[in-house]
Amino acid sequence: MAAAHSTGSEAFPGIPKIRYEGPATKNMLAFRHYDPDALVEGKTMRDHLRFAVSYWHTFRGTGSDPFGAPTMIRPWEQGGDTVEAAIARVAVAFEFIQKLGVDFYCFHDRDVAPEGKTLAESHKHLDAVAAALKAHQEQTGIKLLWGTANLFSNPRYVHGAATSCNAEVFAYAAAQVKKAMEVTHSLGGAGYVFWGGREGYQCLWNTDMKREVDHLARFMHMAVDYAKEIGFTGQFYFEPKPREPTKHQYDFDCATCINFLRAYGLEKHVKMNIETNHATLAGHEMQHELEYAGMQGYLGSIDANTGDTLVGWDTDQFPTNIYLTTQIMYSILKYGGLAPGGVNFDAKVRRESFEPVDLFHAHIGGMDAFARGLKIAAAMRADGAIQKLVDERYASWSSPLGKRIEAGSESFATLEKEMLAKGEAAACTSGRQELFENVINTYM
Ligand code: XLS
Ligand code: NI
Ligand code: NI
Repeated sequence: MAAAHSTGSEAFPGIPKIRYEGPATKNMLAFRHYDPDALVEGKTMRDHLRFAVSYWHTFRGTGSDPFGAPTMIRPWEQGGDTVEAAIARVAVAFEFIQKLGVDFYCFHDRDVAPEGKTLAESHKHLDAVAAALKAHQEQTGIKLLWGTANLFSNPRYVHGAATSCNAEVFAYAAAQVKKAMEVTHSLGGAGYVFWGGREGYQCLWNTDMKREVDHLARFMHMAVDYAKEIGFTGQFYFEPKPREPTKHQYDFDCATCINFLRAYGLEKHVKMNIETNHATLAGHEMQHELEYAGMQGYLGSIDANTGDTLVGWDTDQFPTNIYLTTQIMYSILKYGGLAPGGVNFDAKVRRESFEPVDLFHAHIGGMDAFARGLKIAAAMRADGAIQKLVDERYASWSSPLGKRIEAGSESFATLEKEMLAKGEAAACTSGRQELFENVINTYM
């Protein structure tokens, strides 16, 4: 299996193309459950899951943390932050993604190309690397799930980007997003993500919240207009996160984001890209965020990872918990799937897992965990036992009274009359949580 790269030497020597070998295999560089062409509910696993590799963590992560220097052994970082090194790194990325058998990738503008001394130079760098990305996409068939702009690393974004107190920073961010949208469009990106890392505040005394949130809406309307102008029909996403790096971020959780979109007339243009670790930071389960977005028609894409509740920040670990992936896939199947979104591994190997092979182990584990979650969720749906228990719990809503209330043909006055005649409501039945949990464990 020839990997796509220009140097003639492999970046991941000795690592073969990762294949499905089934649950009994002893080979740890193989899939036990992710069988891309196997059908689940009449659709291939590949099409259900639409896996993507994150350029930032996987190819640019160094293992540095607030207490220490980089630890990762990454030959592809030796060339420094030059355009030449960035172009060489594209070959490394595509070799990895191809060996892994993943169909998509995601990037920020500044992951793939170094920032220049001026905006014009940054644009030029991005164009040069985008040409290499395009060539590798064509050569390998690997596609761009979504692009985005890094509006948080450079010190100019210290007060935010679209919500900065500095109008010229807003203008600069607009120019940066314009360019990132153009590049995403030219690479055939299926979507574009807005993650507002610094769109929030550290202190309310110095913050004009109304002005900042109004500006965010102004920014988004410009993005919608520009997409129309250039014919970009990919899906826009907001990626909710409640905090980190700021104390409070305006895209707190799905409910907050959806309220913002509706309040500012953006509701038709943006869906949610939901990340597990962000959900937990917001005090929600991932399942909550998926159900909330799904029921409102805003389920778009997911950033697959998991947090560590004992650590408490966005640890972005690879997901390996089958219970979690089952919950996720149950909701995704329920709301009709993710496409044009997908499952992007916004996850990084631990600082201590510093060898390139760890990147393979991490992704293989995450992909297998999702494949198992998909199979288990499909089995739960196939026999309908859980749905039946839920339906039983709400059986009273199928009574004539329940139906009339749901249809909107009752009022406070008519209901008062009904209850005055009855004197008391029918007795409640048990919620059976433990039974539900036991039934779910029979599928695990
Ligand atoms: C950070 C976010 C970020 C987005 C893309 O916490 O998850 O990586 O996914 O900007
Ligand atoms: Ni993310
Ligand atoms: Ni994150």
